[in-house]
Amino acid sequence: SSDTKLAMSSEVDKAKDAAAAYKSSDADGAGPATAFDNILSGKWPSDKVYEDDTALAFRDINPQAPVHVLVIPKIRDGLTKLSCAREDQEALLGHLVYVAQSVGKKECPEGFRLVINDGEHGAQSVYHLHIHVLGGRQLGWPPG
Ligand code: TR5
Repeated sequence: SSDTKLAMSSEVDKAKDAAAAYKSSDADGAGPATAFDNILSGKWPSDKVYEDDTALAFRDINPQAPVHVLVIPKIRDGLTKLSCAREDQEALLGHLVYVAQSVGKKECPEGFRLVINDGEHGAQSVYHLHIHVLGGRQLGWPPG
């Protein structure tokens, strides 16, 4: 529908703006501060579903499915996006995927999807690595 197209273009617009801000931020790969810093510091509230020493999972503020949870590393450490991952972060990445499946299994017993948007073409809008856990309804394929 045209509503869907409008919603889609605004997500893409957000991603383009975020990519531009990311590219113009310091070239050390640190990236600009994000909304997730405020969630992690407790400055902004979030609907937390899981937390441990290195990972936090909370509900997406603009859910795209009945279950839409984001799993993030508590310390960004250069992980602005998945494609910035270093070899020494393999265990952390594995842990984040493990946490994501455990949230998915609990909240979506009939199945779920994990998504990681990377960069401008991936429609990433927040430059702090996050895994989307989506489910609670029949999802379509392919994505847009
Ligand atoms: O597009 P990508 O993959 O980067 O996903 C970013 C996600 O973060 C989107 O699905 C947003 O809806 C979500 N988001 C953005 C904010 C936010 C959030 N989820 C929960 N709480 C949030 N706060 C407080 N602020 C945001 N800017």
